Amino acid sequence: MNPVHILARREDVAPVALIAGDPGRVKKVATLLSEARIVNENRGFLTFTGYYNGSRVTVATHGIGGPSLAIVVEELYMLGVKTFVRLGTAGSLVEHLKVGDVIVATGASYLHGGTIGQYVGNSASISTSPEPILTSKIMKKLSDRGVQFAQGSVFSSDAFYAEDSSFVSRWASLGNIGVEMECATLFALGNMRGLKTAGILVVSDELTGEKRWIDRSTLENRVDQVARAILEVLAE
Ligand code: GMP
Repeated sequence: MNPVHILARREDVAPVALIAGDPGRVKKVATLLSEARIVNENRGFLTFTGYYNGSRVTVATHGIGGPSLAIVVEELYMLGVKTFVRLGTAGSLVEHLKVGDVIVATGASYLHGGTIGQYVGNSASISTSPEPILTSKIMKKLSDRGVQFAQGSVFSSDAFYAEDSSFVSRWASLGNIGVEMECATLFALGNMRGLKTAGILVVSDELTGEKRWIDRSTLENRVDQVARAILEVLAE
């Protein structure tokens, strides 16, 4: 089947991709590539392909939420992408994680149903773990670059505006350190389709205590540091 949202050709994309929800972030990350060119703008899924350390890499927008990410990952996979690293943001569900901290997702919880339910049936579960070797290579690269990170499971939510204090205590008590919206779908698709996946998240907001959001320049600096570590691994 041919993609109907990402209007690119197979030769336009690399086998490896850094993906992010926000097209603005994708545009910034693409400035780290040489010879970057836009290969899709349709539907706002801004996608670039260029070179990092001499290797071809694609940087793509996956939008917000599981349904949007699933479309983009399926279509990039149709075009030949086999490795996907999400560079995203997450809310902190635990006191010790503050805005600007980095989470390496070691798994993602989700509610039965939704996008994954439509793939596997609502009574079934599928493993929503990232690919461990890719994930550990990124952890090593972050450490080499002096970027500290926490490891743990995140909850992939479908309802940004339904995250009150009972939501926070429920999902934190079940072992999740952050909340975002796409890792579970990414990791499930990775396991279903035989793709390598990883999820690296900058904490953009704190849902415990006094609600705080990150300021733009702190976020941009962190994204830049994390993006370089991911691109180095993708370019290996
Ligand atoms: O603003 C929503 C987008 O940012 C989604 O793509 C999420 O992955 C991510 N995100 C960052 N912080 C939060 C949060 O506190 N809650 C949820 N649901 N998503 C978040």
